[in-house]
Amino acid sequence: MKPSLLLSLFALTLAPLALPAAETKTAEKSAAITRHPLRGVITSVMAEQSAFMVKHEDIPGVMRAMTMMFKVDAATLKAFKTGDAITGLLSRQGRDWVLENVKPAAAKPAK
Ligand SMILES: [Cu+2]
Repeated sequence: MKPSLLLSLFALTLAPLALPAAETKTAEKSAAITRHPLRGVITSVMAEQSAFMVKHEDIPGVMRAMTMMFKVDAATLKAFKTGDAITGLLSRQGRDWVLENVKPAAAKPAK
C-alpha cells in the first residue's frame, strides 16, 4: 500500500474521535490518546495484572528500547505466551501503558 493511501486511511480512522461530544470524560480521554507502533518480545505473561512484560525496540520520539509492562485485554492475554515476538500499538492511558492490536511478528533476521 502506498504511504499516502495509508495516511488517508489513518486519518479516516481517527476522524470520529474529533467529533463534538468532547464534553464527556470518555471522549476527552480518547481524544488525548496517541498510539505508536511497537515491536518486541514478550518476556513474561502477567495474568493477574492482565499485562505482558515486553522487551521492545526503540520507539522514535517516545522511548528508547527497554523492557516494560503493558496492559492488554483478556483475549490478547490468552493469545500469546512468553517468548512470542509481537507488534502492537502502544499508548499511555491514565497510569498505564497499554498495548493494542497485538499481532505475531516475524522473527527479526539475524545481523
Ligand atoms: Cu518502554
